[in-house]
Amino acid sequence: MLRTDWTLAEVNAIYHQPVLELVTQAAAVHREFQATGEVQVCTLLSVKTGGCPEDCSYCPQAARYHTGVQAHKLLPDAEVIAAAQRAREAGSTRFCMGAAWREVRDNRDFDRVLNMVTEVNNLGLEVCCTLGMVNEYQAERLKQAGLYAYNHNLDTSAEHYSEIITTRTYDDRLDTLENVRKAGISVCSGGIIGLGETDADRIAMLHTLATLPAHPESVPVNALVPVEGTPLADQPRVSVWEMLRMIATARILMPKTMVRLSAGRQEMPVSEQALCFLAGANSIFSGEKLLTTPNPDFDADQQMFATLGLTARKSFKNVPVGATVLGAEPAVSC
Ligand code: SAM
Ligand code: DTB
Ligand code: SF4
Repeated sequence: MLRTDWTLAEVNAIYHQPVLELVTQAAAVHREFQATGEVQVCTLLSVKTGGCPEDCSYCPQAARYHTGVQAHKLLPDAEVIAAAQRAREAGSTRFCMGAAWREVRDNRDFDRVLNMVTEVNNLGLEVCCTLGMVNEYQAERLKQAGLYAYNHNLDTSAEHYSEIITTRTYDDRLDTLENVRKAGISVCSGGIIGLGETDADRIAMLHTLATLPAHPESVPVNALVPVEGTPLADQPRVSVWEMLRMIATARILMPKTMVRLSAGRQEMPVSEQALCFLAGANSIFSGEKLLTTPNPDFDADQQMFATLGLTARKSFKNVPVGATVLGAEPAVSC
């Protein structure tokens, strides 16, 4: 049974178990609710990079920090569609377009993003966008264009949020998630660890995600990629044990959700990533760049899949039976 009434005390108790006990429990939940051994391969593309007015202190794309990221305007549609085609040929089943925007504006750039969404959907990929805040009307337009999922991370706990970002509030973030949900778009929301937060903050963020009216279908767990020029450039790297606690707790709280081992893999040996898959992670981003920072290259991931006996998950497996999606594989309950 899926629960959205977890108490903070329950989440705290799950999270603070001895780490091997926690991973064992999460692995059992993973085996019950997911096709273990299947990992979804996704591709990210930054369609509009840098120059962002926000002050997210982790982010290399905020205009106010000097990070050396090469800013560019919205990419031409054809370039984005060609990148999606290459991603599909390389085995990705989800394509996520990111824009360094505070929020979506009703302008020609948004019209162009809507066209990109339609074209990528026509390729049979799960199309995802992360464009900042959206209102109900914009979410509805994205849905009509064929958007499958929208990524909007809570990033950290409500309590720690103002230490990291001051140019918008936690409630703004939650409002966008509500607008996305109302439009019938699949919700992708997670966070970053390594921002100087405490265990209590990590637990509170997981509690917030797991007690939304419905669990997000997708929860990315990012380890901070410290970038020179950002206020968090000198943060120590997170350890595998911290990633495991986050992934395993997310898996136990939200059994049917895709838990994505997201930023931070570049620094993780295969043995550490293997533990994350055991603890319930079932997706990675593929390709040598995330949005602006390095990621393991395609060959390294192919090798990892071969070593661990992992297979790439098909697209649209989370679509309820009966729903029709262009290019979808038949829905399989898992
Ligand atoms: N501007 C939009 C927004 O903030 O929602 C979309 C793009 S933003 C870059 C997407 C997500 O990337 C952020 O919410 C954050 O969780 C993640 N991210 C950004 N910089 C990161 C970093 N240095 N390390 C790890 N994750 C990062
Ligand atoms: C998410 O949670 N992680 C991805 C995706 N959603 C958009 C982005 C990670 C970005 C890491 C920093 C960068 O490459 O700029
Ligand atoms: Fe802008 Fe998004 Fe980066 Fe924040 S995380 S600075 S909103 S691109």
